[in-house]
Parts: sequence; C-alpha cells; structure tokens
Amino acid sequence: MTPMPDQEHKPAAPREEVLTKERTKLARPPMYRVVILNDDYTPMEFVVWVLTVVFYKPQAEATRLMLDVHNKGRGVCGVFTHDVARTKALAVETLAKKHEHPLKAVLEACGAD
Ligand code: TYC
Repeated sequence: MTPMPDQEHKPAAPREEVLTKERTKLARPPMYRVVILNDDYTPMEFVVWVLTVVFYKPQAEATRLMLDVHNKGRGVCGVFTHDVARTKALAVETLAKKHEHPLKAVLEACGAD
C-alpha cells in the first residue's frame, strides 16, 4: 500500500472567513404637518366639526384649535406621513367645498421650517 502523503496527517490550516454583520436599517418616513388657515367666512362651528371628523379631535380640543387659528391665522391639526397628510388636507377642502366655505388646509414638511 502507498503511504499517505505526509501533508494529509497535518491538522488542516484554519480557513479564513469574513463575517459580515447584517443590519437592517429602517429610515423614518418624512413627516408632514397639516395646517389649516384662517379666513373671514368659514363658520367657527364648521371648523370645529371638520376637526372632529377628519382629525378625531375631541370637541374641547377642536374648539381650542379653531380659536387659535382664528386668532393667529394658522394652526397645526396633526403630523402624518405624506399620504395620510394629503388625504386629510383633501378631506378638509372637499368638505369645505361641499358646504361652500373657503376653508383651506396645506401641507408643511417637518424639518423644513
Ligand atoms: N375666522 C372665522 C370666523 O370668524 C373662523 C375660522 C377659524 C375660519 C379657523 C377658518 O381655519 C379657520 N368665522
């Protein structure tokens, strides 16, 4: 019998390996404020109603926000992802148009003041 080559009796040299740590990074989506604007014609009760049905604000908070907008000119109804913010602003203006009020809602990117 042929003797085994000497090499084969030596312990195998450790293999080199590169271990890559995998990390899933989840970026936060860009967020948008829905801002309602004051005007001279939309009735206060209508604004309060819109804030309760579109933004699910409790009556007292909706009234406070409406008065703040009335006094300061604008107010933030909430902060949402782009799709949600756009849908809510559109809901505000669709309801306003349906009732023939000029109430406006605009989107404002968070982080860009
Ligand atoms: N200024 C309006 C009024 O006196 C009320 C109002 C409040 C209108 C807030 C719009 O976003 C608004 N009837």
